[in-house]
Amino acid sequence: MRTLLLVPALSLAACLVAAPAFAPAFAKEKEKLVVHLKTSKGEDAGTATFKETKKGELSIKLELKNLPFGEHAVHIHAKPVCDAPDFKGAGGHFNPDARQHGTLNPMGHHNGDLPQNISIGEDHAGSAAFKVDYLSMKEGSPNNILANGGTAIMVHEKPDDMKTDPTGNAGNRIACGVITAPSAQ
Ligand SMILES: [Cu+2]
Ligand SMILES: [Zn+2]
Repeated sequence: MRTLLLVPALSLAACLVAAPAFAPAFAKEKEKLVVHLKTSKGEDAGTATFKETKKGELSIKLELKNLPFGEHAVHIHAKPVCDAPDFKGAGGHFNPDARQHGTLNPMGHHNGDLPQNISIGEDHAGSAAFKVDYLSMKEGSPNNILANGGTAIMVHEKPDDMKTDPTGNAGNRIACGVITAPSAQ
């Protein structure tokens, strides 16, 4: 299931609870993973919060800032590397199923492709939320974004056309956050 939802303003709260969430008292809660993104200039670009839902989907909530006005592609890239300014070290899109790029591509899509672009406002901030059934944080699953040292979440200068292999014609990489297991941080 791929749905787009509006995000409540809880990113600050999510940051504050990230560490205690792994304490024994919270052990039965589904754990949130908060990833901090930076722009190619090293500015704070906000957060991406990952959480597994009871239905076994991965919820991804973006609260981004310090980005240019307009529509921007967001992907999960294959390597846990954010090497500013071009972020090339993150490699291509996370693609354990060896597909082509884009939800509108008949040969697609990569596991790292998200269902929608994010819209950044004139205040240089924007939010988006997705739930996808083709990514997880489950140990042993091929679509686990934490496996093999992790992955990276990437924002691009342009929107994704959802069909051009392998990049979605989304242009330069402008913000990045490393996605790693809490024990590896
Ligand atoms: Cu990308
Ligand atoms: Zn892709």
